[in-house]
Amino acid sequence: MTSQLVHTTIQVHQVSSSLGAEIAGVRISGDLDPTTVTDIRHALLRHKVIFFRDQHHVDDATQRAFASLLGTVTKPHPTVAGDGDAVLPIDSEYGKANSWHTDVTFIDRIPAISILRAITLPPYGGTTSWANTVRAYEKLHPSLKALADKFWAVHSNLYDYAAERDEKRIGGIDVKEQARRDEFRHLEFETEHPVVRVHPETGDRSLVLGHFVRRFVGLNSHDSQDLFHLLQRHITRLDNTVRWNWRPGDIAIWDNRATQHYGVDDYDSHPRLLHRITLAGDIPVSVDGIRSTPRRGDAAHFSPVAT
Ligand SMILES: O=C(O)CCC(=O)C(=O)O
Ligand SMILES: [Fe+2]
Repeated sequence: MTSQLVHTTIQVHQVSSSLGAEIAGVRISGDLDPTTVTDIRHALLRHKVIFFRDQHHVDDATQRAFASLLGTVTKPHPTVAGDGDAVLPIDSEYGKANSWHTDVTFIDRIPAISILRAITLPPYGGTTSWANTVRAYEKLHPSLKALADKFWAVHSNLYDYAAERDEKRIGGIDVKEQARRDEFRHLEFETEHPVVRVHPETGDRSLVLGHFVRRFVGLNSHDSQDLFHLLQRHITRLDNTVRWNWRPGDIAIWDNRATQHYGVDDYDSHPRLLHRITLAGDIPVSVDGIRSTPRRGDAAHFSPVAT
């Protein structure tokens, strides 16, 4: 079957001074022409998270076809089976991503881009926030930049043990949530990343931190925690974020090399489901040109390394 490539002139409406833009004039599909794809990519690199409204026609196959115009589609996740092919369900029944993070930083080849599509939304709440990790770095005091430039951090998918033990003791989590956590950590990954990476496409410096950090290389746990909170606080200050109120038919795409995000858990026990497709990324490089080092686990089954 042959299909006609579709050219559109996209309209970009910036949402905040820190990051985020709404893109109008595009019907998401696998048949967009190269110029339109290039325009979308430029908007993504510039605004770091872009939003498309009213894409009600998009199903998993269309989301995947569109994703492959922007890069190499990964498996759903290094440890979670998802649909076995490409789609990772973000399903409130199995847990909530209400913690600031960059996706999958516990492996060496951190995904470049994530594409998230709303399927079932709660009647209230359930927004997602993104933070700009390039702007956070740029706004640091020069002495703090110099400090951050030198440090490396250990990221792991086994991040949460202490909190989990506490929850169990007080009669906490249900069977489904426990099963999801067990799947999440059935393989162990640990990677050392520079705290500051050089973005492979823009050359910008960006802070690589978030939920999966366990400690900084060479620091004890107290100093690690203090340094983590100091830098993480600059990333997540409200002036450095954008918050998106999902509507049916919405698709969000973020540059996972330049952002963190947080799924706000303010919708009680209402069901919420989104489908994520992830694109392969490169291995981060420090400001001194040194690449991240995997310490545990081999992520080759998840994705190739983007070049
Ligand atoms: O639930 C959300 O809003 C965010 C989900 C998330 O972290 C992700 O899709 O990577
Ligand atoms: Fe995420």
